[in-house]
Amino acid sequence: MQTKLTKLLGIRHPIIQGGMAWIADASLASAVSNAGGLGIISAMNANADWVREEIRKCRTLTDKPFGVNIMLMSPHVEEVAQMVAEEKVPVVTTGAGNPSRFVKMWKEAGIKILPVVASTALAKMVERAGADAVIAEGGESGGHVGDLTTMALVPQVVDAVKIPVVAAGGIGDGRGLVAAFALGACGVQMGTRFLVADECTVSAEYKKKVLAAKDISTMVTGRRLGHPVRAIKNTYMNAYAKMEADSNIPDEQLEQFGVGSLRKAAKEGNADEGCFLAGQIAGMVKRAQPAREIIDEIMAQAEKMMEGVRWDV
Ligand code: TUI
Repeated sequence: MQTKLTKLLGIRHPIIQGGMAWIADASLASAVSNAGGLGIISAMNANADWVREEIRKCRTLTDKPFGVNIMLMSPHVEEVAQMVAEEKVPVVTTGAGNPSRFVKMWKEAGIKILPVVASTALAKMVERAGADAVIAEGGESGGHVGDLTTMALVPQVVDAVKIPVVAAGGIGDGRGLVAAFALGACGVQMGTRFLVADECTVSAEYKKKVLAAKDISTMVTGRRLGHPVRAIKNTYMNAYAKMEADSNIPDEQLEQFGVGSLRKAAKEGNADEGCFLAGQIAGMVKRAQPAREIIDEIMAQAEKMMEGVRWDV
């Protein structure tokens, strides 16, 4: 199935793996790329040396294109942005901000740039700055979320820009991929479905929580500090929500409560103190599988649904 996205990136299937902080490493990224999607290494809050190491590891595990996700609120964003240009990684995706100031440097390094956006305004801004495509992510996604749903956001971004649009948020199977095409996107980005990939090195407790999740198992907290995040409901999330609603608790204390919670979930598998970021499709994730099986299953379902259908995506 060739689309503008597969042609732009030189990949077999129009599926990008989300850049999940503390989770998306060389193991998962290389597995997704070897399966014909675009694997992504998350730079999260790590320094340039750590990310460079993962990039080099990934290169030993796959000869296919892969990418690095740069979280723009990272304290190390400047050095990581510079390093990916030096390493000439094939693709960069960005999140949680406006990457326009780095676009010229990345383009000069031959990098394909796909910023994640949650509004048409940012989509237009990054197009003007020179982005190759945008990933329009609705609030059904896990992690840092915008206000709009995927259903409302994607077609409006498609109308607002000329560059290709990838849909993200709430997509977990072949039906979601076909729905994304119907909205005018040329591919999808998925994170949550890949959490249970065999090659995903996240804690066993994290996988267990995703597999046990149902449709209403996630919630959003963090709006008070301006960084809303979606995660699986647990002791930590309920406690955060309570503190957030309590005006006697200062912002600093709330911020302090969040420190380390992603690592506790992803690395330590701390069921009660960890923040288990996941999207609303967690309830659709039924079993652990190799990344290749996940991608093949999604493509087979989508291709069956699209038999006889010809969309210019
Ligand atoms: O970035 C994500 N998902 C993430 S980042 C992350 S790490 C984190 N941890 C705690 C607090 C905050 C972040 C975990 N998950 N997705 C892409 C995304 N970007 N969603 C929404 C946005 C976004 C929101 C506002 C992009 C830009 C923006 O404002 C742009 C501006 O003008 O600055």
